[in-house]
Amino acid sequence: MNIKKIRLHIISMSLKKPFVTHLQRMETREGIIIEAEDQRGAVGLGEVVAFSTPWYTEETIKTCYHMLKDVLIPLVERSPITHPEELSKLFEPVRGNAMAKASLEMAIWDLYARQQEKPLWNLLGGTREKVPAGAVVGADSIAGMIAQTHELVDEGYERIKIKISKGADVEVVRALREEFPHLSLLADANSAYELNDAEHLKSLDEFRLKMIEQPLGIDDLVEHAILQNKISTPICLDESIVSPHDMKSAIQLKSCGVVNIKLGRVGGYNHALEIYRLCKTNEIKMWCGGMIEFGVSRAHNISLASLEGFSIPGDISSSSKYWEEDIIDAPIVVENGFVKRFDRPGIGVDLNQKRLNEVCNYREEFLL
Ligand code: OSB
Ligand code: MG
Repeated sequence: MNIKKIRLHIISMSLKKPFVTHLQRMETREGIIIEAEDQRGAVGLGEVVAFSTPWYTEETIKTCYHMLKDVLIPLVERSPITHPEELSKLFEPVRGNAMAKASLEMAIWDLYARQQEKPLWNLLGGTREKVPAGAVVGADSIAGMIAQTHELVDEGYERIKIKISKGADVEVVRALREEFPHLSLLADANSAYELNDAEHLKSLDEFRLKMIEQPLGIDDLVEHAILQNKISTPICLDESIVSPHDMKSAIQLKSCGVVNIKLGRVGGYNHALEIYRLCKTNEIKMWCGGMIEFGVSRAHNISLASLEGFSIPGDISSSSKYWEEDIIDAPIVVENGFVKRFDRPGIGVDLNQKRLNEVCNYREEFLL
């Protein structure tokens, strides 16, 4: 593939408003943007979706930077590849660090697609011209969550996910359901509950949630299966699925009816596609999750979600949901609940270098 240079840009941008879950209140989003450049000057883009602190998974911006600089980029330098699928094997000796691996893998898939002069969705086997979008409402007062939902529904979103946790669940869901009787609603608990709370979680069944996301432990599959037998709302796993093997186990155990696939969490496209195939074969529904990311990762998500199995709207929202100005040249725009795929080569967007410079705190270039 002739990768000659890899550039890492550590960026940081204020969110329009703080994003709150029971685990974290985020006002500023840090990230790492990756450029992989070939000998002809074509550039593929990737993004580290880890956060500044390890509240969602164990990775952070700093652990990813270390992994990229000291482990993964040297691996790519030592063993040139001819196709991005070879990265699975190349990264196999490195344990964990899914988001670091995914970020470099994203950039190299994008570069490969640009070298072939084809949109990435096309190489992945995507067929949807537009991808169903959805938005997330963070934890807030009930009035605040209702107001935010109104704004999002007015913008055309037809699926809204709300964050819930112990002490901020039944009342919140009831109020939203009363205000929006026909809206497709789901609740994400980010692992706020224990199996002991099964009876309490059962009381959410009457509100016709499309699903409840990750109610129990981040690494649990067994208790989710037990819980699923006790509640009728379908369980969607997020944090618990970090590999194709986890997905196989979840299928065997019947831990979930739905899975949220995030490129970062599962270690990139190669794993995401394997999970996708497992879900299709075993009739697990899927959708593409979000990480409050910048436009580079969102464009990757849109490429992935163009595969027809992604039938449920994902956490794919407009650049304007979180950012005053995104770092890409053509912001992500949701219209009537859909985002159109990009028909340019690769992920179909380029960096807005001026904006990137404004938000970049540090950059480093590696010559391969
Ligand atoms: O659990 O899906 C999650 C954001 C950060 C970390 C984890 C999650 C989320 C979201 C927001 O729910 C998704 C988004 O709008 O990008
Ligand atoms: Mg989640």
